[in-house]
Amino acid sequence: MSFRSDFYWGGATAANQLEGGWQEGGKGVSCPDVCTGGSATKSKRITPVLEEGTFYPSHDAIDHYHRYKEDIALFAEMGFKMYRFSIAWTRIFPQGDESEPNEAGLKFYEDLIDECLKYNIEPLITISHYEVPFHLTQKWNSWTDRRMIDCFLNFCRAIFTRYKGKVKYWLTFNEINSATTAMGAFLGQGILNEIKTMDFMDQVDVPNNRFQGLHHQFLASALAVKMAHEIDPNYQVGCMQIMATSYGLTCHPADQVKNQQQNHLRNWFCSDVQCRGKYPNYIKRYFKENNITVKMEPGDDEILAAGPVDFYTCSYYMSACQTADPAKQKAGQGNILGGVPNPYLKASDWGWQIDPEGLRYSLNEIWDRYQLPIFVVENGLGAYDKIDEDGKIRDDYRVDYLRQHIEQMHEAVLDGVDLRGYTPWGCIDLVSASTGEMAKRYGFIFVERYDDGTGDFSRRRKESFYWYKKVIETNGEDL
Ligand code: BGP
Repeated sequence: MSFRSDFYWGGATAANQLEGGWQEGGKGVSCPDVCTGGSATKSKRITPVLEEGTFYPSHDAIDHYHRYKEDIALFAEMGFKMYRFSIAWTRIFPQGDESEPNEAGLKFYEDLIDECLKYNIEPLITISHYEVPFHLTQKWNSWTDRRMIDCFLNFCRAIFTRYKGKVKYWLTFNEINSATTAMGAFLGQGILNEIKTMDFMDQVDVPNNRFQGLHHQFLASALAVKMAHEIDPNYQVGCMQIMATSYGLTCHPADQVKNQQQNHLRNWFCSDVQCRGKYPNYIKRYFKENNITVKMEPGDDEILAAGPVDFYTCSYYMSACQTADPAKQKAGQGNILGGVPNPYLKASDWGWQIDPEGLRYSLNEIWDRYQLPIFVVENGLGAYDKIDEDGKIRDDYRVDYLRQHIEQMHEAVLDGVDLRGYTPWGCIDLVSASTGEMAKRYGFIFVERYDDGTGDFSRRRKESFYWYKKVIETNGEDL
């Protein structure tokens, strides 16, 4: 057995991290547009006002807004079967709460979709990828407010209607479970809590806001699934999770229980709601013990039950360990969903521990739990790339990383997992979501754009470009 003959090989991006053109075509301001970043700051910062002259990475990003044809042609040259991208909500509804969509925004994505279809590349569209309209954050503190659901559904209706017959696969919220951590509040949900140092990673966390926001997102997601099926029965709508594989640090039963709790909260809670259509019992205990009160209305259970997703997708970059020993608990350590480092694994330059076997392990867990088709819609190695004197970019470290993960996906397929596609992250270099840097590169295609704002945006094939092309050509046989 091998990968399916119709396996979707491709790549993934997100609007705010590559498009640029942040005020063109009538686009409004998204939350990432008010973040500064780059290697000087090492992490993104929020400024409540847009300061003149400050370098905002998402303002220009890699100028895909003007160069999408060139980029899609390069993806086609690699043989992509699928391209995952997101639609910036603020291109369609600049403030987020208008009643009518912005035609220029709808047209931009229509052209982008048509360009993909020209090369037989199947679009996979993330409806909301870390880019809530900033106006809605200012007006209602974003997803903390139930009125967000209607705004989101208007957005969905506009794009589901417009792209009917051209698109089949949709994802509601990127990495929705990032909101089980403080980090996900602004980045994922557009929620602003009290900010201590102007650095959004340093917000005073208000867990109740995040979980209330998640409840509204779950409802919005379920209603969007239902709406999609009504508009076009061919539409398939999926969820999208960060799969942060987690192990007990030792075989001590207490570590295993701790690990199970971590998995429940971080890896399974959101997908359980989205795939099974109801809240799992374990989260009720967590809410109680952590004084979290989520306001729900009569009829919410029915809404969730009526809108389970059609397929499961996740990003996969790293794993971490859990321990019940408080002395060993060191928060963070580069593993974005928390935990302690695994002594058996090496890490990327950003401290993300590399664990290809964890992907096989997790894919089996996901399949056992949901029995839904699975796509791995993000995976990859953020690295410092350099252009050699002969103009080549020898990113063999990236090839090694991807090869090992593809091998483990293949093992999962042999285990019986229904794996449908693989779209590695940042198939073209783009702005990092967590740090705002250009220096953290994932692409098969190098973009001449640097953190000091220099660079002419020209594109260059890396060595991994030719490697991935061969992988696709041989349906994953020749790695
Ligand atoms: C995921 C996000 C992406 C992306 C990726 C890599 O969490 O969905 O938007 O950026 O991680 O992360 P980073 O850019 O921080 O290296």
